[in-house]
Amino acid sequence: MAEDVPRGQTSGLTKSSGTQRRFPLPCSPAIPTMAKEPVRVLVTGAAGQIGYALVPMIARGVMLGADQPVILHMLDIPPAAEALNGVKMELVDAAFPLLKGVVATTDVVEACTGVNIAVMVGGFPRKEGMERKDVMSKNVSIYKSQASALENHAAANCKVLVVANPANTNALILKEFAPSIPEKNISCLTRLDHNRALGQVSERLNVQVSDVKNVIIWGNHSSTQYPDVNHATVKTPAGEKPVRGLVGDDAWLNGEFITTVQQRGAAIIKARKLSSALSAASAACDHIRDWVLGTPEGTWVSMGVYSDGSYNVPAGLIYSFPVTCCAGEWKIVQGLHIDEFSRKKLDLTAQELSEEKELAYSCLS
Ligand code: NAX
Repeated sequence: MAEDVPRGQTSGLTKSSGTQRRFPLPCSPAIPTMAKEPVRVLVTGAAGQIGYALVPMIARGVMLGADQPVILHMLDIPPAAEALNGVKMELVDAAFPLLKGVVATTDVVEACTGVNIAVMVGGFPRKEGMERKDVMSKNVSIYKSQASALENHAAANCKVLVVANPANTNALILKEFAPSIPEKNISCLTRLDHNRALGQVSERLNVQVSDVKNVIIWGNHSSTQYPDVNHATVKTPAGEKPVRGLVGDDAWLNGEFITTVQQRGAAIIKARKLSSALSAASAACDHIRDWVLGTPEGTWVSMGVYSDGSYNVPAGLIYSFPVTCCAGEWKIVQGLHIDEFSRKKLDLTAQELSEEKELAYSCLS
């Protein structure tokens, strides 16, 4: 079913004849567009609900910019092949000007070939009655084989974002089995949690979410994650002010705020009877956009990245840290003060990740 569909550019120009113009002259853009080479973006699990929300965002330029053409590679498993083909048909029908091709396939090698960016959404969900180890074992084997395909067939310097749960540990397995992909190129999604924290602060203070910045998600994308506002600020007419001072309610910030962010995924499932999809897709776009195009001056974001031991987080885990990005590279923000309350939370989520890592390794043997 795989097929590369190059899409012609439409000029839309209408030449006038004689002195009279039958149509007004087309407006020419201030900056010439469509000059860039297309970027190949892989989405695995593309027939699923996050995939369905994500691929049109990528095709519209939400992830890489309104002047960046893309070729979408979509992978799913054979039982989802027909649905995947339906997604491809809709992409064609949407006539996205930036979309220069679609590869829809159930062949992992074909999906990974030449990709510059890989968003790994496909995975094995936990089903009722399944043991944690059984789910881990399924995902370890998926991420092991997809790691090899990326290592052998993706473009040099491919950037990888793992969304599928357990996101941090899946990313770690991918890193282990793609040793030639630099560890700085492998990350997992905690930006949804970061955005949820921004949203909660904005609602509480009744300010625009775009005026809130520098919250942090530490650790695992799970209910042990630590959403931290100790360094977060809000833009006010009198300058940037600390969130903690503006909220003026430590009990809320150290209690309900944290649990609301930690359990937001469950609250969405309860309300929608389905897990988060549009917010997850949007967060994946935010993650890649900031990684590739850079974070704004004075702003950091949260990304699950390979720990180098910063903040006494054990090296060798994929752990969510505050990072700034420039020229396609992330850097962990250094020197933030960690108080005793935070220290315990950072350690607790690190402990969970160490246990997950152990479980994942036990599935390999
Ligand atoms: P869906 O079940 O709707 O879609 C998953 C898709 O992956 C399906 O189409 C399935 O056929 C496909 N798939 C399964 N095995 C595959 C394989 N080996 N290769 C390629 N595709 C495969 O789940 P959806 O709601 O889209 O969620 C996807 C993943 O994101 C889940 O693991 C979910 O837990 C995780 N999430 C992670 C979040 C994060 O912030 N890191 C938040 C949202 C989401 O819960």
